[in-house]
Amino acid sequence: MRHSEASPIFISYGDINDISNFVRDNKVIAIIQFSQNCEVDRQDARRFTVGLPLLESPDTIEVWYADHPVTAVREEGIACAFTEDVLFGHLLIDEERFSSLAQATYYGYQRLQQCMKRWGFRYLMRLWNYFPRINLEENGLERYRSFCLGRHEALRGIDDFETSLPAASAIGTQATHLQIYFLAAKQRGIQIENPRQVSAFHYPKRYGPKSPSFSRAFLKHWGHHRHLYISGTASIKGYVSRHQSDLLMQTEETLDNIEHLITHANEQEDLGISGIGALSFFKVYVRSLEGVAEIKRIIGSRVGSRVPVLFLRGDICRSDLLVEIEGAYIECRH
Ligand code: 3EB
Repeated sequence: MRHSEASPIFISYGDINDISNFVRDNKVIAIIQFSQNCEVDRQDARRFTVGLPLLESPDTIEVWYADHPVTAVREEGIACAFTEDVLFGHLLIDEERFSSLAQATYYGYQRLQQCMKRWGFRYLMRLWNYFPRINLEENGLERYRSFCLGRHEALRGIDDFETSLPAASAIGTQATHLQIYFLAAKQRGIQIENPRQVSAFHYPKRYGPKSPSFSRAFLKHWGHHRHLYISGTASIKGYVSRHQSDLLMQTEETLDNIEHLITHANEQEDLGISGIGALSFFKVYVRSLEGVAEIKRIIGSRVGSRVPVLFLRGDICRSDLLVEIEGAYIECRH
């Protein structure tokens, strides 16, 4: 039972020029920069750079706060920052040390589960996966599918696999390493699926030998506060990609999916989220710079101007998809 009034974690956006203020604050649990290549900070386990460049406001940083002072440690290549309630982890993996992306991914997921166990956090809530050449074929398998193979192998041992899967994003970079960061909790949360989309873990075999191990969204109650972490969402209805090579229609379809998911989560869990305009942030991953102004307009008109939106250059895991959008509803009082 939590007695604290504040949310155990919440997100905000700042400017790189103010970074020293965030670094000094012992309630800051993660400081994320965005650039062409990924990077870790060897001195400060809360700091890292995601290997995806921002398309506008390039000085933006993402700052996650906790409600209590944070303990931050780096051990054997994994950085962990945590409080009593929540753990924020980050790792970079050099694929050269492994025979395949599947092996590297398997190692990374084993490593992060060890770290969770070590600090007493049993439940994954949300994962971000970023790696280069996502649509390239290697040893007869597309790299995204190889990633899914390794992840599945590492996660299939968790209790109630397929009913306690975390939310996730998996995006292609032009960076050097496999980069994974994640949020974990001590108490269980609730997996949410989207009736408009076949659950990714039930995708047919033609999308890869092992289906992707993630939920459409993950809901966590923290006392009175509710957090809904929404996975990367694309223009997929059922399990098929829609609107090939039509960026604008893909954007609309993706927002339809997210709206449908929120409506469903509201009904299933009595959340009362008023709509996509109530979310705490959006990240929009685009394969090409072409058409970004139009996507911005669509998102602006459907989401409103209250929600921070980050635009990042990244590849989507199916080569026919041009855009992917993630977000979260993070209730907090501070
Ligand atoms: C999809 O719905 C689009 O493999 O972790 C979105 C979010 C996607 C997460 C993942 C993949 C992943 O299938 C792709």
